Amino acid sequence: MFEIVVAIDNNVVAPLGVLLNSLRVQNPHSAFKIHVLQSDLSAHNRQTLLDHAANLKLPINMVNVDAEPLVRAFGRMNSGHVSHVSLFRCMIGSLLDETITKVLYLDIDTLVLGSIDPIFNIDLGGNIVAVVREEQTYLAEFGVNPQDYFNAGVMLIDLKKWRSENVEARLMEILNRYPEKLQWWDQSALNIALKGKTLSMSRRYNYIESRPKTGEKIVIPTILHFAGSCKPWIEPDSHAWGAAYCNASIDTPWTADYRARGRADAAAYRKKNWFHRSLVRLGRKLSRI
Ligand SMILES: [Mn+2]
Repeated sequence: MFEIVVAIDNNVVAPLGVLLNSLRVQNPHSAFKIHVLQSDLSAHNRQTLLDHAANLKLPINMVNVDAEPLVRAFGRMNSGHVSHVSLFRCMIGSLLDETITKVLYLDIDTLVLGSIDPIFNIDLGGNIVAVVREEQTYLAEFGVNPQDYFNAGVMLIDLKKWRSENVEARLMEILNRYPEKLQWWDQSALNIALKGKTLSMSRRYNYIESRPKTGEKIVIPTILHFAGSCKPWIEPDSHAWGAAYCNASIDTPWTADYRARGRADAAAYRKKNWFHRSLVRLGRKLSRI
C-alpha cells in the first residue's frame, strides 16, 4: 500500500479529480491510499470527491486541519498565487497516524504520466526527503546551498525521521519568525528546515512544465508539475497542456467544464516552441490522455 498526501480547498477539488484519474490510469494495479488534507471542504465537494475516488478504487482518508495558525502565518507573507492550504503539508507528521511512516506528497497541480512505484522504492539513505532540485540563491543567508535548493511540489518523505527530528516544530518556527523572507512561502521554509537532509531524485519525478531548460538532457516526465501561476485548468485554451489536461479530466465529475473550454484550441499550442509540442505529443502517447 502506497500512501499519498494532497492538500486542497474548495477551489481545487476538480484538479484533484484529474490528478487521481491520471494516477489510476497510469498505475492500474497499484494499491494507494490518498490522504486529503483540508479544512473547509463543502459537503457537496466532499461527497463528489469520495464518489469519484471510489470509482477509481482509491480509498480516501479525509484529514481535517486546524488551519488557524497557518492562516495567521500565511497572512504575514508576500501574497501570490497560492493559498494558505499550501502550508498544510508542513503538518503532515502530526496530521497522519503514527503508523504511517513513508508518504509521497503531491501538489494539486501535478499530473501522473507513468508508473510511480519506483519512487516508493527509492532508498532515502538516512535523508528525510527525496526531492527534485532547482537552483535558487535567495536563501543563502539561511545557509541553503543554491545547488541544493528544491521544489517542494513532489516529496517522498520518511515520516518517521521527519517526526523524530522535529521538522514540524522547526517549520512553524521559521514560518512565524521570518515570514517576509520566505519568497515561496512554505517551500522556502521546507528548504531551510530540511537543509542537508535531502536526497536528489530524477527530474522526471517533478518535471516542471513551464521551465524546460535548453541544453539539458530531455527526460520523459513521470510526474508533470504545472508550477507557477499559469494552470491548465484556468485557461486551457492558451495553455500548452490545456487540451491534454482536459482529456485527462474525462470520467471525472467535472469533465464537461473542461471539455467545452478545451476543445477549441489545438492551434494555441501550435505556436509554442518545438520542445513543448514534442513533450505534449509524448505525454499524450505515454499516458493515453
Ligand atoms: Mn505546484
